[in-house]
Amino acid sequence: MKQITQEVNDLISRSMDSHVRIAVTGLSRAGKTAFISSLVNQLLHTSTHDSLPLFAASRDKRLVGAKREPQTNMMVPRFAYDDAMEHVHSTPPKWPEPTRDVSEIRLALKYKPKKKTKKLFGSTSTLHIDIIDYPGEWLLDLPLLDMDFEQWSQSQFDALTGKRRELAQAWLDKLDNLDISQPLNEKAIADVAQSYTEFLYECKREGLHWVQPGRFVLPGELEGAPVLQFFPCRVDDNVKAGKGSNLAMLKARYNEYQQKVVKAFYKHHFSTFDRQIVLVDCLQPLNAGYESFQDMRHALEQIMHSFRYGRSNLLKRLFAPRIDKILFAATKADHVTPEQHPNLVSLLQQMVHPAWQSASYENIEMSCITMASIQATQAGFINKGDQAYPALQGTTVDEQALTVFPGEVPKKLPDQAYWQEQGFEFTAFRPRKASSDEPLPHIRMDKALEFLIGDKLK
Ligand SMILES: Nc1nc2c(ncn2[C@@H]2O[C@H](COP(=O)(O)OP(=O)(O)OP(=O)(O)O)[C@@H](O)[C@H]2O)c(=O)[nH]1
Ligand SMILES: [Mg+2]
Repeated sequence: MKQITQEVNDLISRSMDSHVRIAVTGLSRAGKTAFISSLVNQLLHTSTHDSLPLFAASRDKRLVGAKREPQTNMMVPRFAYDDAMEHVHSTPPKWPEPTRDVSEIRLALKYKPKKKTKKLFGSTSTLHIDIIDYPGEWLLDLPLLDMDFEQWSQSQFDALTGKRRELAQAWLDKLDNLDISQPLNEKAIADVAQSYTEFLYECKREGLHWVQPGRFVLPGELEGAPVLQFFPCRVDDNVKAGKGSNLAMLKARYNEYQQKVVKAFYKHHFSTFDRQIVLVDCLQPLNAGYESFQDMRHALEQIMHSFRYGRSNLLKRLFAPRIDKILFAATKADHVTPEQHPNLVSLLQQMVHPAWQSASYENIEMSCITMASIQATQAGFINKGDQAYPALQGTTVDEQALTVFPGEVPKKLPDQAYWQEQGFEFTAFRPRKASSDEPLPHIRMDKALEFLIGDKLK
C-alpha cells in the first residue's frame, strides 16, 4: 500500500514538473556563449557549491541538483557546452569560439518547493529549462515585415551617412553599373549582392551594429542561398521593369526573405520563448567612439521593437507572444573596476529606458543589471604615496600579466567631447585558470538567475 502511494505521488509530482524557455540574445560578441556556458556551469554545481548567494533558491539550500537532458526541439543544433568548457579549462585558458547560428541546451533542475500545493505531492519538484542562443542581429529584421521593397530600399539609402556612407562606396559603384530594368542576369545580381554583404560585414568590423538584413552577416544554415542575394535599389516611377527583369527577381527574393526567413524565425522560435535576456557590451562602443556608440543605441532600440506587443499589432498578428520578463545585462563588467559598476548600469538604463517608457510593453517586467559571466580579472587597489587607487589584475589574451585602471565609465550617455577629452580603453583579458570541479568565477550571474527563474522555483 505504502509503495503504491509512493508511486502515485511520484506520478503526480512528475505531472507537476514545470518548464521554462529562456532565450539569450545580444549583438555579435556581446557575450552570449560565455553567458550560457556559465549559466549551465553554475547550475550544474549547485548541489556542491554555494557560489550563488543572490539566487534565493540556492541561498535557501532548496536546490537539490541539476543535470543535462536531451533537448526536445530536434531541429536546432545543440549548444556546444563541452567545447566551451574545454576552451575555458585549457592551458592557457581560452574564450569559447564565436558562434553563428541558433542553438539550444536543456537542463533539469530539482528543487524543494516552498509552495504548499507543490509540497503536498512530494518533497521535490523539477524545473526543465531550455536555454536558447540566437543572434540579436536577427531581431533587427522585424521592421522589414512592415515595408515593401521600395520602402526598405529608401530606408537603407537614408541611413547612408558618416562612416556608413564611406564604407558603402564600392557597393554603390557596382549598383550604378547594374540596369535593374534589364532581363534577369543572375550572375550580375549575385555580384552586387556580394558587394552589399561585404559592406554590411565591413560596418560590423568598424563597430557599427545596425545592419539590415541581419541574416546577411549571420546567415547560419542559409549561407550562399539565393534568398540572401538581394540589395536595396533606387526604384522610382521611371523605372520600367517588368516580369523577368532583375528588379522583379530582387523583389521576389525580398518577399521570400520576409516570409521564409523573418516571419519563420518569429513563428517557430521567438513565439516559444518565456523569458529573454538581452546582453549588451557597452564597453566596446565606449572604446570605439561616438558614432559606434550612437549606432549601438539605435540597434538596441530596434531590437526592443520585438518585445513591443501592445502598439504594433504585427507580432500579435503573427502569433500570441508569451515573453513576460526581459533582463538587459551589461556584460563583461570585470573589464572595469567595481566602483564603476553603478555607472555602467546607469548607462545601460539610459539606453533602454526611454524607448521602454514611450512604448507599450504589455505585462512585461524589465530590469537592467551589470554582470560578468566568466570573471577574467581580480579587482584590487594600487598604492601611490598614501593614496590607494582601484585597479584590475589579470592576464591579457597575449599572456601578459597586467594591472590597470581602464578608466571611468560615464554615468550618462556621453557626447562627442567624451572621446576627445578622455575616452576609455579596456584590455581583453583571457579567462582565469579555474579547476573543472569548481564553478566558474562570475559577477552577478546569481542576480540574473534570480530574475530569470527565481519565481519558477517557489
Ligand atoms: N572579461 C570578460 N570577457 C568576456 C566575458 N564574456 C565574454 N567576454 C569576451 O567577449 C568575447 C565574446 O564572447 P562570446 O560569449 O563568444 O560572445 P557571443 O555573443 O557568443 O559572440 P558571437 O557568438 O560571435 O556572436 C569573448 O571571446 C571574450 O573575449 C566576461 O564575462 N568577461
Ligand atoms: Mg556565441
